[in-house]
Amino acid sequence: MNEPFYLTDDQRMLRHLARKIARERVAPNAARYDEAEAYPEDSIRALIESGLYGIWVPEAYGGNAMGALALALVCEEIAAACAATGTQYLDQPLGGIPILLAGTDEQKKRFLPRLATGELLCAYSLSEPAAGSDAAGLKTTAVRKGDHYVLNGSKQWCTNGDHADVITVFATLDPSKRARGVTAFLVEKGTPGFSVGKKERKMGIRASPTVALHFSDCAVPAANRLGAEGEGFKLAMRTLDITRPATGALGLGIAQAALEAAVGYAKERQQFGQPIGAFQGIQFMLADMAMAVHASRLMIHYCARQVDAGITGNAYEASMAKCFAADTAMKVTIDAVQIFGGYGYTREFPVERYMRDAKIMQIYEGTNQIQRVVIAKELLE
Ligand code: COS
Repeated sequence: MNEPFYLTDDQRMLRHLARKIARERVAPNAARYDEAEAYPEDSIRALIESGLYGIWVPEAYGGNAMGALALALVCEEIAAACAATGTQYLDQPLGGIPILLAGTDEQKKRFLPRLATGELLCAYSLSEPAAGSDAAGLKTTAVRKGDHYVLNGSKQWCTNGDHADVITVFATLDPSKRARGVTAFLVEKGTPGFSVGKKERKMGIRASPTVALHFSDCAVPAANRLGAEGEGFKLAMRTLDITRPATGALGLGIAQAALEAAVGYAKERQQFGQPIGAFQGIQFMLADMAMAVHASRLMIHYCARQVDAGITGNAYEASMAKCFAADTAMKVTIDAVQIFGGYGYTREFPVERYMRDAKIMQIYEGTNQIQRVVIAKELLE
């Protein structure tokens, strides 16, 4: 792929660095961690050592403040090597951007510099067993008692919840108020009454841990409340408006990797006395895959550049970018497996993993049905 012409020199250099680390230090571990369903320790360490954890953090708090397009570029490169590692990587800004958006200066100073260096790991916990797409229907309660809030309830599908040092947890002061009762808290590892529950056994991104969280009379200091009471739902949504293009970029990375694998195989694989890439049936598949990948990249970059330009209220473009790139990842990986034929269905080739990993892209950070609800709402309002 030609490098997008509009990248700045810094973005270009960052992209090259991310690609190098992803190819040399993440990709070689991907199949092993997937097979073992093990935390991608070495891959995460490689990303932290290369300074990639600090790119979304402002300079005042120890980061490089490179912005949303930079984040998308890095996510694409990591996911092309290992989507589970990419998911872990994106969890740091997903959990940390609420601090950027709503944290007090004290909270920013306490957490952001160590999130930028990777000394602290982070997570974001919105979903619950009975509140997935209907996030405003969450039931984990928070009751103010003196200088603490007491949390009770359970969360589900929390990426990195078992490794995070601090988790942005959304709870409600009054479930009957739905979105207007939701309040965000920074829950630190080791807080009495907080425990990590069941770890899911998943179809894809198997090296990225997905766990339940339990809160039983868990007293969280009022100083760890993020933003005002009742402002948590908007904070959750504003965060997703920034991270959804990066989630799209994870799908894009998988799709790009699948496309490259399919092109390589189409040139090598001989049938009927010629490479299968000489058949128009295969050529048309590859061309459609390439167009969808290119369109995904443009949509993601457009939305990320909106964020970098300080444009808020970009839910429409964020949902489009995430949805289109995720659907593309699914379609392109299915087609890549098809081009590989019987070989593609085996674990000898990475396209099998790409296809399993692609599926979650249509589900997490808001299902693609929810993205379409957001898009349609904007159209019809
Ligand atoms: N930015 C800022 N505010 C937003 C917003 C956004 N992107 N989206 C909604 N809001 C505000 C609304 O303006 C409304 O504010 P008021 O109470 O002042 O009117 C409030 O939040 C509630 O919004 P809404 O009525 O649209 O909420 P719904 O319950 O209808 O839910 C959806 C909206 C479905 C879009 C939301 O629940 C959602 O995104 N669900 C998916 C959750 C998700 O992504 N889960 C994955 C977790 S991350 S792995």
